[in-house]
Amino acid sequence: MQILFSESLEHAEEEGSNPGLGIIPCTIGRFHSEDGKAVPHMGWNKASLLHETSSADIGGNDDSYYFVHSYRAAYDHNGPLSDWACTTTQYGQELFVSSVQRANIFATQFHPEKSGPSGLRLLSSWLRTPDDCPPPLSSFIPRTPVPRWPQPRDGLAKRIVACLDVRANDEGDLVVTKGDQYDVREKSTNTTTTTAAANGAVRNLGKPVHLASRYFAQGADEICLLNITSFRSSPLADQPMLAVVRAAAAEVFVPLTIGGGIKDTIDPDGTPRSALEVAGAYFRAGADKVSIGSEAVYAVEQLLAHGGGRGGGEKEVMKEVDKTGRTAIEMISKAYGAQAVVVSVDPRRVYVDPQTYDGPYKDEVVRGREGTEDAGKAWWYQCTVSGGRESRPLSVVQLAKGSEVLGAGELLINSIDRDGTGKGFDTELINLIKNATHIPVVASSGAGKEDHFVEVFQKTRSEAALAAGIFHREEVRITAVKEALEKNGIPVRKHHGLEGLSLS
Ligand code: 1PR
Repeated sequence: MQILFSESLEHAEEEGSNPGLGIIPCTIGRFHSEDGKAVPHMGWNKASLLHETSSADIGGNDDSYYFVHSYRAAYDHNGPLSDWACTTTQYGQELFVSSVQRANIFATQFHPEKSGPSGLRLLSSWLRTPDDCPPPLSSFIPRTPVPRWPQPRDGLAKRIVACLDVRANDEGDLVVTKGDQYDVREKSTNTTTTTAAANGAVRNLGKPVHLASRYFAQGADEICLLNITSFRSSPLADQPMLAVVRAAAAEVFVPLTIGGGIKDTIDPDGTPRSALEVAGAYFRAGADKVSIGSEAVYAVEQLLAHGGGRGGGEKEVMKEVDKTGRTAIEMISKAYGAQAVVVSVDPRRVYVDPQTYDGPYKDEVVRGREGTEDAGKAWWYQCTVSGGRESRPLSVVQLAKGSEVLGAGELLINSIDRDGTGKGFDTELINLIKNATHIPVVASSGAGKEDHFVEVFQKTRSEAALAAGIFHREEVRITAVKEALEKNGIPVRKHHGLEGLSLS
């Protein structure tokens, strides 16, 4: 949609404004974050029709569409855009144009191909509209500028993400696995074994594409596939995850995030492949976002070192000037946009004595709440790499802030302490990150029942919540999670099912 406009301010700082086709005489600008909203605008939001009749099947009352962008066409009902705007969408204090239509031109800011059944219906009506369809300029419903108070409510839904941890089992087949606290091997019942986990088989919970399709049909708002053993050698020329992504993208019409092994690699014939090439291969296979784990930790360590970092999470030590432009986050973000880069954080608690601790992370120390099992304890969160196998001298706050500076568009916050325990999300951890950054956050690890999702959205400002084990073991269904959220007044995307839709 944006290419139809006169110009865009995207990358304007480095390159000046970028001209578009000039068909719609307006400028594309960046969302403001002064009203406290996260930028990019990422997730499922409503589209309100400006004309009572539109030839496209768009803007039905319950319909939501998947948006992922930092730049937008601000709506002005007196300006030239009013001849074009078909629907508007509210995000925070801003009203922007979410689709344009004039004669046989139609374009959307959101992604119909990732908007589940609503998007597929829209695509179908769009492709079937005859070329000579008259412009729908009949009854115009004016949308007035947004009042500052009372604050308008945007229709951005909280996202429920199903996560598939994928790895090869001992027979070499890719399977979805899941453990607790990052240990994915079956516990051996053999009491003579001292290292039970090492002797157990990789837990097999199903085939990745089959499970991804199941969660799409159940109404998952997003699917995340993590290649959890990618810290081992994972050459691009021999990457079975690419086939998994291709097959999943052919059946799943909600966003797909792919993680694990997004880093510089070397093919068996010695050809070096940059992280940008690896990410590009996943995007072409059908991924919408790539998630970077270990490489993000190393990149932020470098950023701190360039700034003469003292540790301790001081904001001023991580500056734009210290960026090298060569890290995976920067290169992928520059080529594909910040919204395509997720940083996956794998923290572990480090317990300290709050009376005596005077280390570099003292400003980030969290104290356990009274009445919980954490009462009386205090800790900070340390970053790890290689699936939790190695701890690094970096805190989650440093990693989160540094990732934002480098150009990440979203943070996926796991917790090694809570992973697979069913004790609920670590809301203290999520709040720590939310208060330190301005980009969307996905809360992950520890979901054990529907109420844990309600709790994480009531106690934190996270935009999404992710779970794995409870969905794989079919202990909780995604529909039940959404019902519980709705009952508590938390906005969710309604899922209408796929009946009557031809997906071919
Ligand atoms: O470092 O860029 O190659 O990325 C590796 C990726 O693989 C990282 O995103 C890292 O989180 C993930 N990973 C590595 N090892 C494991 C493991 O489990 N042994 N999985 C692993 C991390 C965490 C979540 C899990 C949630 C929810 N798993 O993905 O799905 O904790 O689980 P729950 O709902 O059952 O509690 P790189």
